[in-house]
Amino acid sequence: MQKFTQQELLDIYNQPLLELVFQAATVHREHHNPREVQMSSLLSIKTGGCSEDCGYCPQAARYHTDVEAHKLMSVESVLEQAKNAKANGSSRLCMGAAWREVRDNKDFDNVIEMVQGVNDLDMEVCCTLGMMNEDQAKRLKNAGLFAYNHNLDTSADYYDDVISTREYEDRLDTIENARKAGISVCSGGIIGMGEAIEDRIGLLMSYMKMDVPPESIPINALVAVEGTPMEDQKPIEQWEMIRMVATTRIAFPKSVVRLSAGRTKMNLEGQALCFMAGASSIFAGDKLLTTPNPEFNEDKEMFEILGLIPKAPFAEGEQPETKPDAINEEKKRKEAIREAELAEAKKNIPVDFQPRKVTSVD
Ligand code: SAM
Ligand code: DTB
Ligand code: SF4
Repeated sequence: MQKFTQQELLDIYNQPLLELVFQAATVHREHHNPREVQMSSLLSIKTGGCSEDCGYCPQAARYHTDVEAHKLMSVESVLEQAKNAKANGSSRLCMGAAWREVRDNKDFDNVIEMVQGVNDLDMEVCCTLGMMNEDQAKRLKNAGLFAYNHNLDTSADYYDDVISTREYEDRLDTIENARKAGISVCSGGIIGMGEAIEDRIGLLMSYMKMDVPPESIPINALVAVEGTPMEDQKPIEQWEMIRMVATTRIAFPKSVVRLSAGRTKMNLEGQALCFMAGASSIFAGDKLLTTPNPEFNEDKEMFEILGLIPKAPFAEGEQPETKPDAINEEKKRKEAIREAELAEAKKNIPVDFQPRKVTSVD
């Protein structure tokens, strides 16, 4: 892979727009089928109440937004939503949790079951659960996780203006842990947070420094949500989104560039130029995690007008096997023993047994 410098990428980003789109479209056609676009559905499996201070995020507990906090969804309802997403043409489900980090608890045990269940539906399973260690990554991989999303969000230089409760290095470590476990990496950023163009390129340079860049790079435009510190950020022009998508495509010819948050502010022509310039994935469905996204029917029409076709699952990598999870299996084994013991004990209760009445407790 060609390694670009910061200055080279800046020059690429700043060239006349149509030259940039043409250059990116040429690179795109060398490595991808330009008609194919992956449809990925997002599902917020645990919403709001997050301890972090990410300045863009409506789910941070410290900001007063309209987002209602919800505990982790049940495995059954997640699988129901996954089936709906599949029926609507999505080949990937990305499950997001408003967590700072993964903890080894019952909730994580349930997420493991969700991953197993969705993988068994033959969909690509992606999770975005915050920071995770290598053991947690291995457990997810074993359950059948295809990809892990963990964004660097912006350049290392601008990062401290956006988040203070965790470091850029922490994010790089989580990405490395996913990589070591053999999970495909999805990592990108947000534009329109008040950063300079140099920071947008700085984000790409962080990926350029990696031995293996992310397989998928989401480019989000800030969704400025009332109540967050970024509520008054001026929306970016769609030309900026096109420039960022095109530059990412040229910098990382083989990665999937994902046109992510911010599509409700773009028109069909703007999105068309993004696909022309190398975007080959979108989030589908009328909701991102907590904010609106174009309606399913609108996207269907867009695909028809532009002659795009939804990408089949596992076009970029083999489907992982769903393997039994040692921790959950042990839990089930202990539960089965307990239930058998209870049934046995019930058998030994005499038929005329009356529980003793407790009349007063002093
Ligand atoms: N809590 C986990 C974490 O931070 O890694 C996972 C969920 S978090 C919401 C996933 C990503 O969504 C963030 O890294 C950020 O890039 C993106 N995001 C969140 N709020 C956004 C907003 N208002 N506009 C655009 N992107 C946003
Ligand atoms: C990504 O880069 N963008 C998605 C996904 N990865 C998890 C999330 C966008 C969230 C936008 C704000 C919201 O809906 O809460
Ligand atoms: Fe929490 Fe993730 Fe939102 Fe940051 S981006 S506040 S970690 S949910």
